[in-house]
Amino acid sequence: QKDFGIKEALERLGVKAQNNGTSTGSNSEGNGALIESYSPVDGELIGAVTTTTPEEYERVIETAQAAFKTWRDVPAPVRGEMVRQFGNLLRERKEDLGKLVSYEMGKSYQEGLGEVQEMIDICDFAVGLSRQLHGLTIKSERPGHHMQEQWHPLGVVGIISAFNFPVAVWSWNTALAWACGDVCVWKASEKTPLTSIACQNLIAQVLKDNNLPEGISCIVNGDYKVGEMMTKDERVPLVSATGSIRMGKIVGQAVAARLGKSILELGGNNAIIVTPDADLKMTVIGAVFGAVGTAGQRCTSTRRLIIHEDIYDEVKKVVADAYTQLRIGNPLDEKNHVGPVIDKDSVQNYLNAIKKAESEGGKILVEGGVLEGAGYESGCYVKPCIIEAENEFEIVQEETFAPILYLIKYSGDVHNALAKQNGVKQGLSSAIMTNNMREAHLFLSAIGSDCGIANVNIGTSGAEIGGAFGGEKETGGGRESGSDAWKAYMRRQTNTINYTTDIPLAQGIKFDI
Ligand code: UN1
Repeated sequence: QKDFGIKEALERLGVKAQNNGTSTGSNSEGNGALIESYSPVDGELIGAVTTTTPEEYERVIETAQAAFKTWRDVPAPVRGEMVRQFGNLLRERKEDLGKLVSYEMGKSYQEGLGEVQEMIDICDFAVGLSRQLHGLTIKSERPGHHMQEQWHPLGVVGIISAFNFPVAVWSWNTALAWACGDVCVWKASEKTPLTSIACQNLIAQVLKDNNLPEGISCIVNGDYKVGEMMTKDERVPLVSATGSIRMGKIVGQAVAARLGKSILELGGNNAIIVTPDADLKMTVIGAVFGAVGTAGQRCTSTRRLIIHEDIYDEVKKVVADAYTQLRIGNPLDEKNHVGPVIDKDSVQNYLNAIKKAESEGGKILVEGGVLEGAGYESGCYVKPCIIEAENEFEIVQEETFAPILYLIKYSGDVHNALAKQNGVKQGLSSAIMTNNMREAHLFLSAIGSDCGIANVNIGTSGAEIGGAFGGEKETGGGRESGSDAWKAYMRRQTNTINYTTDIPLAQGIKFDI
């Protein structure tokens, strides 16, 4: 079988057969039990990392805290320079890291490259941001007084990321946090630990080249117990967690119990509304990429198509036809569109969801199933499937992280479609396909989509880094990446400065002594 240059890529990224999963930069340790990482692409063992022990965790946090004392006082544009160098190193290593992402996680090589591109882009964004950490000036009610607000670094930022975007989500957090003067401790998904080793090796090189302190970037590895050390730790003022709603509820509550801050970016149940005025060619591309890209394992993946009854049969036909063109196979082979899902548990969840949908009355339009035979030895390759369903089905209300697309019919006007689209607990991404201006604007209005992301004439996935990324309701309410998401990584300070020799009180209060 072709190796697609994986061995060389791993070597250049410094990923070995066994790696220390705990590191504060160039210093790394590893006495904990091993997590082995098997590729869903071919089922082969790629390598192993040690899990972080409580003692190792202590050393990481202490080193991170010490680094913060220096880093917070480095001028922000100088911090930006470090991020700029990291972005440049990512440019040099884009193919290698993209390949590792594809091989360890299973997304297509093109999408692996796209993910590294998101890292490069957020670095560029953060470099600019490092000169724009602006506060306001505010008019004082008192004579001879100035008021202003400042944004100061927060401290140690804990990052918990998921397997599906194993490197980009880390960088959305770190690039901003570093520019903001914070230091980061990253717990990667235990399903993709090797990507964390590769990223840490890259940033360690930049820190070393710049003589910057150990601890600005740290990694810990392991299961939920390692995450728990961080969520319960009051030395970690902010925890940014991306993953399932179940995980987010645990993390959010643990951090809130100590009145820490959290950024939660959790599950989606994203729909595209297809109105009678939709451009069908665009609809098909948006919907099919949204549903089968990353094998349906993006939090922004399209799970539901809500189609007007007048065009239902036509849309159903063109989408089903497009599915016959999909090539499923090794994601490193660029002729394939769809790679494997992450592991066999995920295959089981996919099969269970299809069964449940059928038992609730769903009608299979494009059949699913697990692929077997040459090239599919890992047992993780599944067929993207389409099921005609009702929005109220229990299974349709859930996020199944797999390539299953539900077709749902609506009648009447777009308000009926909106009621269905908003009629789920999650609120991440949404889209409408229409050339009708009224429908489009209604969709974006206060009575329209209730999601954090609402698109017109593009699909639900593939958000750009320049916008704030996240959603409402059970999606957790956090925002990462662009716009003013950086503010969550800093503490706001309001300053009032008196430049007179009087000391008048606010609200006109008289207090003579
Ligand atoms: C995720 O699935 O957690 O918008 C992130 C997108 C990507 C990021 C997805 N830019 O689909």
